[in-house]
Amino acid sequence: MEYISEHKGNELKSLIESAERIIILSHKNPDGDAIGSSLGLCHFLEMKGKHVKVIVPNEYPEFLHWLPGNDFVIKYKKEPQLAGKLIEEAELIFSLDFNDLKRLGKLGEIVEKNQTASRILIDHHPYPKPFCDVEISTVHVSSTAELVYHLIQRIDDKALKNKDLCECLYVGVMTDTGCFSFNSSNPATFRAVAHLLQSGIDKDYIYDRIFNNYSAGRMKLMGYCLNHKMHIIPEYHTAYIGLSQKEMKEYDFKMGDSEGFVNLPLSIEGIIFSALFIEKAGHTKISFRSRGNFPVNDFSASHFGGGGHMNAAGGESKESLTESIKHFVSLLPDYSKWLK
Ligand SMILES: [Mn+2]
Repeated sequence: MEYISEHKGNELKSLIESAERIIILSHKNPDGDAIGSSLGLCHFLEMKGKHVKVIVPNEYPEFLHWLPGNDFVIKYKKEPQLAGKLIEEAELIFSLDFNDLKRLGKLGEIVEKNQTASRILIDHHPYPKPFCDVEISTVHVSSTAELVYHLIQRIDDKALKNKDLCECLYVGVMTDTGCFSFNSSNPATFRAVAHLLQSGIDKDYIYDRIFNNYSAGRMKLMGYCLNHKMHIIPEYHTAYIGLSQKEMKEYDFKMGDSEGFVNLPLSIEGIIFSALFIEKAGHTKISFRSRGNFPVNDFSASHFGGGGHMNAAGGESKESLTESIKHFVSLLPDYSKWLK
């Protein structure tokens, strides 16, 4: 499958060539794909002599801080004035790994005010909102980082010799496929990864930096979750975990520590739907995962104001932790057709 036609490649190439100041945006609570794809594209555009800045709404977990170029990423929450000024002056704005300006929070309102910059979307979430002039959007790809790879390959494949660039893109593909355990059955993904490895990056080192980078507190919290907080509802093949602020404090919780917890129940035989509830100040943050055909993005959009992919989505509830979980459990009978 061809993700980026020659025609589209040329269109993007000339948009890049005619712009000097370029901004790359990604979504709130950025993950490995958001940061990896953004920094990968950033390295590419810098090689083209462009003035480029990556801007994200807020901070992200420490296991991504070693990525080449990380120190120059601007967090809107920390530096709102600088971010605002850069967006105002931008001639070209890339939106990576999200499908709706709402996913940027307040930062989205600032982007909306710049009506002169051309906007390019590169994303793999379903149903993108029409806020960009040019769209590279398909759900049939492992990750946004892989789409960036295909774009660079289309425009100037010699750039794929650059190790920093390839390292960032590799992190995006690796994290968004759970180390090639899902969303990665297309041989094109492995051809892309093979090409990235050719630059000389060390994939074992990268794995180590991302996954063997946890604190003891995080491991203990994981043990506590599995032992005391995981609830299984066998009749709906569902499991959930809820964590209060008090519990997280007890384990010296740091941002990113609950990363991956929502996937844990899915390795139990027969469990096809998993949810993780995290208590926040004034609301509850929720993650959903599924195996097979149960669309958690639709489930979340219908009940918890969220969205995402078919097997991985986020959501939010204004209710307390306990009430959110009650609400969630009460919805399951309506989905009994799916959850069997
Ligand atoms: Mn992604």
